[in-house]
Amino acid sequence: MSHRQSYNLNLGTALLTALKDCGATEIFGIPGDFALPFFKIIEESEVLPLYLLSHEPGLGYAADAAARFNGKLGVVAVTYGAGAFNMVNAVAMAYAEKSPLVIISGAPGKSEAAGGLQLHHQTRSLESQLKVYEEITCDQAVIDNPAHADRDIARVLDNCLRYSKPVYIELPRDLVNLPCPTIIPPQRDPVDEEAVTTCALEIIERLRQGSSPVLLAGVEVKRFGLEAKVGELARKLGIPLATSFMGRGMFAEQKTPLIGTYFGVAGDATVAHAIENSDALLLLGTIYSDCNFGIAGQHVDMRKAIIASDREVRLGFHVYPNLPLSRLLDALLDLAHPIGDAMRWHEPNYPHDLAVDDEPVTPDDISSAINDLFHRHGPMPITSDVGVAHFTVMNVDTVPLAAPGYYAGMGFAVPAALGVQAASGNRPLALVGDGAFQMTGWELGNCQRYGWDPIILVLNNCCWEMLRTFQPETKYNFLSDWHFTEMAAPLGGVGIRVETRRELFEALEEAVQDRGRFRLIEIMLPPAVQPQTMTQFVAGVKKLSVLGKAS
Ligand code: TPW
Repeated sequence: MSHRQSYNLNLGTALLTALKDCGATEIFGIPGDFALPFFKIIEESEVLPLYLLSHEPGLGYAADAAARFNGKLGVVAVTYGAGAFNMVNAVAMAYAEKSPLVIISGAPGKSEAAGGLQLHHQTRSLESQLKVYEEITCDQAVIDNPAHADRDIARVLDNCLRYSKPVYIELPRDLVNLPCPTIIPPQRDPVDEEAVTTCALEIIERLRQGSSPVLLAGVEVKRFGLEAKVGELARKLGIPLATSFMGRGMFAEQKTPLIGTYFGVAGDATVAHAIENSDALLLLGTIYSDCNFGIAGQHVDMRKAIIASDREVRLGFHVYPNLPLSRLLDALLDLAHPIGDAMRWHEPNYPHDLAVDDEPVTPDDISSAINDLFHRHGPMPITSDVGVAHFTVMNVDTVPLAAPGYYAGMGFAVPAALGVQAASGNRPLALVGDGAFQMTGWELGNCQRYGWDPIILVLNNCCWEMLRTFQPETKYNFLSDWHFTEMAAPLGGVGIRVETRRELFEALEEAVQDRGRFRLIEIMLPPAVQPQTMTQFVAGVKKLSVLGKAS
């Protein structure tokens, strides 16, 4: 308890220090009057760098992507009401896709809140914002007394990391400068070591007895920084390894028996066959959802699978509770011995060798052009949006990737690219449809302030193509031509519109040589041209859903 006597810092600085101690490397923010005192502390304390964007949805996506890429906390600071409510969708996506975001919202001062007057930015009640955030975060701390704030903040940060889900902290503006005890994150909860070993023994035995064991790695593996361990496990066991749709991009940097990405009816047939016919399928940290399983959940017999996610393990009709994935992997690695000879497996051949000619560009040409580019100049991290962009990325060689594969919220790729560059220093490549670009493309204007230079591929089909595919008989999915290229220069970047494969090749080559400002390549695609995987995916959804029955 002695640490509680130490009041060296004010509440704002103590919080920033705790965030840094928990692995945060920057804050994304948009201030407002309820947040100004905290923003002043952020700037003056210099504990973490502050990056300002233009619109809260972009802010949430940037911090989410920063967290996803580096397997650490993403932090956003916003003002009360207008700011925090404006970010709800981005936080909902982070919750659904298990991204560890810390949302810090300014709030009316304690004294103002007690005054009885309605305050600006207030909606139904002063608690409304908390109630909304309770639905999309795994823990919340409303600070009302700096003397006790250390314990509340320590608890929410611990839960953020433990569950890899967003948490919410509300900071009344008149408290941030008051002294606060040093924040010490609590000790990890104890795990029953005997249960961990028994569980691992049982899993190894089931894998050994199976005639076609397979590992399927999902997003928790990335979130908890376990890629290296899962890769090592697959190598030691000699068992083929696939990623889920959401997990795509993992294992880019190590040699593993990776067979590709499982995407059910829409994905590679060899991978689908391996997963759906396995009699010993080990799912590691996978989100079991319709999109993530390529609308083929029914083809995977979950009753026979071994499922390790959400801090528990299910197999053979019983459950091991309170078993974090990292502990399970340590135990599995201790026991692992060769079962198969999976190193003979390899990934599907993704398209390469773009024909550099004057034919119009197709989505497959875009995949080829990117693969060739990476081959010539080295890989880049990718952020992707929904629609044709995402399905195009599925044909790009495995490189680190962040994409909203489950929640499928539009507008992610551009701000996510900024978040990736801020957090990692690496130059990212973003793929985004014109519909999604209309939502958050303006955030590119912030690149000049921080020297970010992402390469943005806008797949402009003047259409909400994904929706048109669902409902081809309607007209409202066609969009007008916004000539995005022309907005690049005033925003501090360079824009080029391309229509042919030669133009695409040249624009990419030029972009990669030009550093220090963003490059926007607007690729004109005719409507109704889409990757085969997208056609298959939509057909699968239509078969299962009311959309299919109606048409
Ligand atoms: C925040 C619903 C899913 S796909 C889509 C919409 C409107 C059209 C996407 O058009 P875009 O890409 O970006 O031009 P493409 O390849 O299909 O042409 N609002 C949000 N998220 C979603 N998912 C929707 C609406 C939707």
